[in-house]
Amino acid sequence: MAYDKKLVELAIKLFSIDAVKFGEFTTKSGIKTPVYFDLRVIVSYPEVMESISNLLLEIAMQNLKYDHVCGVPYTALPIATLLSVQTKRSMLMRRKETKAYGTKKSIEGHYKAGQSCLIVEDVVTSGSSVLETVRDLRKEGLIVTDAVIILDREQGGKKNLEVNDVQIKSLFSMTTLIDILMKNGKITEEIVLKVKNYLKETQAPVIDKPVERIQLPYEKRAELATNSVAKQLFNIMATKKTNLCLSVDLTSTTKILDLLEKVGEHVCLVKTHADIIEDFSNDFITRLKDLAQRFNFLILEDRKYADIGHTVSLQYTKGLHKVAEWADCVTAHSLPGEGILKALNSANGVNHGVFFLAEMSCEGNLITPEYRESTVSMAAKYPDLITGFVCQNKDTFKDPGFIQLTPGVQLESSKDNLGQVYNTPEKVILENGGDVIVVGRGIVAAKSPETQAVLYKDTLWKCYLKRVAEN
Ligand code: S5P
Repeated sequence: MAYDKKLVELAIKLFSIDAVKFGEFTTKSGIKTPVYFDLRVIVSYPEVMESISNLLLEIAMQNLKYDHVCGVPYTALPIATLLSVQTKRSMLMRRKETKAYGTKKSIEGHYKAGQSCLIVEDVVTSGSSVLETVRDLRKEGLIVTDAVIILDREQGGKKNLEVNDVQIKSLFSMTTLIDILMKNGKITEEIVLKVKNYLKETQAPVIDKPVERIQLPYEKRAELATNSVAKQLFNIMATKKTNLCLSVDLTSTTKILDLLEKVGEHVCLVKTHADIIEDFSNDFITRLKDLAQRFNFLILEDRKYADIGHTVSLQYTKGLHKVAEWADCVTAHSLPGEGILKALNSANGVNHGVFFLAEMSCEGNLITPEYRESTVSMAAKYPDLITGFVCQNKDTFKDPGFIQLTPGVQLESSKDNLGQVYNTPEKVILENGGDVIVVGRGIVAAKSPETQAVLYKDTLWKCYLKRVAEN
């Protein structure tokens, strides 16, 4: 095989500066190896750095599109810097140790969720270091699909990364590197054989793709939840075998309480709109809480807060409704920014939660993919407060400890005459990733709400069981 002249020159140079060595070595993990790479030395050879970055650009980075580059700490950082300057793409830096003070950010640099980032690494063995960086970038909402590498040791890293949706392009594989060195009289055939045998025998362990949240059963997710209401709700769902949330959009307290007497045992969550109730009173709240305790369901006040933090904290704790005193959780928009979460976080102390609106079910709403992603990034900073997201799409968030609350559900897909769009239980649970499913008029406006609640509960639970079994 004919190799690019510049690659041959680089291989020989790496050999001559001891960036690649042959002999008997023991790796960090205690494994014996006949070949050892130490690319840290390249910082002492500017011409090698230049040639590596030029070759990565010419050979590995052709046809790749990316907004940022990020080197895997630490050896690849200077190479990533050169590539950033040459391509005029901004660089991101991942901290290996997150700061104990200040912003606690693991990624430094300016970026927006939804932008793409190319990974730069020196040597890939198992792929685990690249994956650590990929995971931190993905946590911030960045899209990572490609990594460029100086050397692939061919010990399973490429496969491990592919399984985790990262494609790699490398300047050298171990095979091409030793072939070049042998052909140029730097190493003997015997060494080549030794390295090839070693490669056959020493493959890195397989790194499985992390399990997706929708594959996990609710009881497992309860263990992963960081918000106490989310934990409770997952456990209630698992125990009562229902993921039905009833939206009691009625305007009279008697009607609400009568309905809950009938259907309370079939639901895990009751969603209220306190501001549509005409005879709201403290007595109503006492009776609602009694029902919640008797039937073991939680209460979500769907207030959809959307004001500045100060106003929201008053709306939440004061006024006629004093929501903070009785609701286990509330809904809030991310539109005003983080102040809203700060307000809700400090307004009540313990055992409360927020479902953050990342998407809406109604036609023509103005939420964009960027808004959705920024909402999820904002929420990630408040793991103790966020119960989950009100959303329609399984890709909205990944963290299995959060709950996807999905409204806009009826047994047949349809629309109402004010923009509401209904999907079926199958679609919202199996395709769209809904965890707790909100049904309002599908039950409330039925001739027999009780019969209908049982039907919804059974249908939704079957879909959930199918989802967990399928995966
Ligand atoms: O995007 C949304 C968010 C919510 S919380 N779309 C929604 O419909 N909701 C609420 O879910 C809405 O305010 C209503 O209380 C319930 C849906 O009721 P239904 O009668 O259309 O099932």
